[in-house]
Amino acid sequence: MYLEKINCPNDIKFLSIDQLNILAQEIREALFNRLSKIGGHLGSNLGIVELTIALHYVFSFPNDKIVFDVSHQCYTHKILTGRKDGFLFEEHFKDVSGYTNYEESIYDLFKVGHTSTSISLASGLVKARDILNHHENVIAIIGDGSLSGGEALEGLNFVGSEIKSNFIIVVNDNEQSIAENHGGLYQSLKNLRNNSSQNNIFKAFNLDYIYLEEGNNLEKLISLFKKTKDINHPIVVHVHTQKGKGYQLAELNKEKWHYTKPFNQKTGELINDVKLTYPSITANYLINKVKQDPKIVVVTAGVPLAIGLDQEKRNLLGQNYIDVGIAEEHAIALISGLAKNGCKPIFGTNATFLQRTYDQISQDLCLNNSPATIVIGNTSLISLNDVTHLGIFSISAFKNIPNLVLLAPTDKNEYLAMLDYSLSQNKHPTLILMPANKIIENTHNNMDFLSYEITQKGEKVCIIAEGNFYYLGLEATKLIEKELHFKPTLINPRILTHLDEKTLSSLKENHQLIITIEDGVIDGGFGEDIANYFSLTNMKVKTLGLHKKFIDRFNYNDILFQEGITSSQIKEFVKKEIQ
Ligand SMILES: Cc1ncc(C[n+]2csc(CCOP(=O)(O)OP(=O)(O)O)c2C)c(N)n1
Repeated sequence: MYLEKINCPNDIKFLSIDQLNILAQEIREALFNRLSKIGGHLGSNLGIVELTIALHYVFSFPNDKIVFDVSHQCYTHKILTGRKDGFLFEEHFKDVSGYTNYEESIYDLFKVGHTSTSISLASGLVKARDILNHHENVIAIIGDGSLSGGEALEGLNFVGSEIKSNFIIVVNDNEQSIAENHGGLYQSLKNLRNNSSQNNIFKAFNLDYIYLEEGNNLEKLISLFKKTKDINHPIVVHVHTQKGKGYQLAELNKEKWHYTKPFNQKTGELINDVKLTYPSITANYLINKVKQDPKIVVVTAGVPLAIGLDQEKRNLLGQNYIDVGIAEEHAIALISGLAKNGCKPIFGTNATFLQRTYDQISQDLCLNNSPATIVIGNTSLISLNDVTHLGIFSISAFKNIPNLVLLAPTDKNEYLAMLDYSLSQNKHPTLILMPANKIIENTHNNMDFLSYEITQKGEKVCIIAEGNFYYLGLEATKLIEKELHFKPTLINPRILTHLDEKTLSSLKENHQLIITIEDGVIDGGFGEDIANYFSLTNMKVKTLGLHKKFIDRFNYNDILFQEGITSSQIKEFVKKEIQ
């Protein structure tokens, strides 16, 4: 076994092509070993094994510098740079994250998890190198899908005129984003693959260009990179690879195997397949809705599964479905235009990917008060826990944009009613936080989302707990009743952008303490608004939520405890405060 002896990239430089090919197979087995047990980006990593080996064979990292776009495809790079144990031994799986991480290795320069950033990040490395008179090679490696993001195109545009020195942009073209690609760019890439393009998009950016059809052929990759090493100007190295290479199921169904949960390698079956999820509920809801109202248009930006739209469901939506490619900023302006011209658009993505659209939400959507709907998943502390994919900043990021109505449902019924509400009104843009809890169906006093719902009337203490954390409030309320022998009030606020002053004011009568609980960072969150509201009164307000920090691969219960949001901590706090 060659892999056993690889502790740093230098260790592969003495292997023959035949030996490197065996190493590639060993790396694929290591990928299966980890991913079948804990999941990860399978297809993307299987496709790039040879390309990564060739880069490490030819270049000298960390002196030369490499930036992986998204960096979800960096597993072979990790294996070759001293982190193979994270793929070989279960007890070491947690030592490595699923993305590049400068805290993990000197071979990783950035923490990255969002698309389309590599060319810009690496441009900075190039400019610094030139200003400081260093001489290393700088490489950005970006997939075809990620090229559709505005930042990538801005980067190419910059490089085409502002960089006149060594910069190697490797376009890893496996003809697939997560789902199929969208955009005119992909016809151009196809033409280039077919060697028939008069209009080379990269040359249009004033960049040098070279193409390799056999992107999984180690010998050809090595000779290609030997040619480009130390080049004295920017060049795009376009390489055609096979996504899912070496696993037939993944080669045939690229979308399903882009990312996988733990699975059985022989059969391809997922070990814990959950069929009914909030994204799938969303997809079914939208399919029905579009049948009833042809004005509804469903928009995604390269992550259709965020709202449960697999290929079959996308087809059912017909012309009422638009995928813009990985172009979230464009999606927001597009839904504003759709709404202005008579449609009822709804854009769905993951919370973390909405962050880059702050300006479009503010200017293109809210300033124009276009009645479009945005629904975001994975907004919660319960959701994705890699530092690059946190959704816990959503409330404070978007809550303060004028005209926006931000709704936080606590269960399935409320969620669907909020979608109904938003799609039926034409007064304001709405952002809905998709629930992340188990699927629960509660009954509600009313569905007037512009006011708070008092779910339990009590005295002395009022807990206002939003969204997924409503249930923490409920638990705490029960414990207080049981152990402190009085009944607190419990409120599900539902709307986080506006205060229900009537309800808040009524609390002054027989309450002395308000506790807000939010599933997000406290700074700039909805709890602060409530504290402000009571600031000139005798009411005490305690805001509970998360501290403003980048947290990485955490345990949910540990964070709740650290932040004092467990029911027993809340009960103890109440005991102390109301004595
Ligand atoms: C801003 C942003 N939007 C969406 C995503 C989700 N996402 C991760 S990888 C990916 C597809 C990338 O496709 P490509 O660049 O072709 O890489 P491949 O996996 O095919 O190698 C998407 C949409 C993201 N990480 N960041």
